[in-house]
Amino acid sequence: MRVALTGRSALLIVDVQRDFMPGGSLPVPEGDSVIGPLNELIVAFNGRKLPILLTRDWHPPDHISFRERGGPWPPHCVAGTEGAEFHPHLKVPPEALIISKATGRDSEAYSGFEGTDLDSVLRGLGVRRLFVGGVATEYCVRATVLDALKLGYEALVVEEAVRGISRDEEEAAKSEMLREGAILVRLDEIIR
Ligand code: VGL
Ligand code: ZN
Repeated sequence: MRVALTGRSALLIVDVQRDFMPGGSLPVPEGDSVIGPLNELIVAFNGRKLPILLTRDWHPPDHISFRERGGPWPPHCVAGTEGAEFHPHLKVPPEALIISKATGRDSEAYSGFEGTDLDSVLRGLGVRRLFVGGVATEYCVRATVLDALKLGYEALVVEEAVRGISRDEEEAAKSEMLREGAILVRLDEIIR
């Protein structure tokens, strides 16, 4: 299948932060494999003057999802720390819009839409079609895509631009996203 970058498309990059990459505190195996494909998409969207948005996990040091508070995760993406920075090889353009999520000490949010103004920002821009990449496929990408579909956006998940923590769970998440109406596309199926 081929799919076009229409005038109402935007690129949504989920949590491509140092802590989720190899060497970080909560690494996605080969998570940095998403960076090359995402940089290609950034060039395409930038060239067409289409919006580029990046979500970032932006936790307080004592976030509820951290193990010391009974949560499932080691500390990661603490606001303002090196681990919370976008991967240095990701070519974040100056015009990109950044959406911070899960910023309160007692609230977890995997979805970029949860507790943020992402929906209103996208509406304001007239966006209908979201091309999505980032990590982790079965956590924040999944939750963001499912919310996007519920809110009425077209969600296109770019295969080479996503990566999961567990291969099995990543496959299950892809099937679920498909069932809910997402489209899985390869980079070479996107007409740029
Ligand atoms: C994520 C686990 C904890 C993600 C965020 O970005 O997928 N996963 N916080
Ligand atoms: Zn987190």
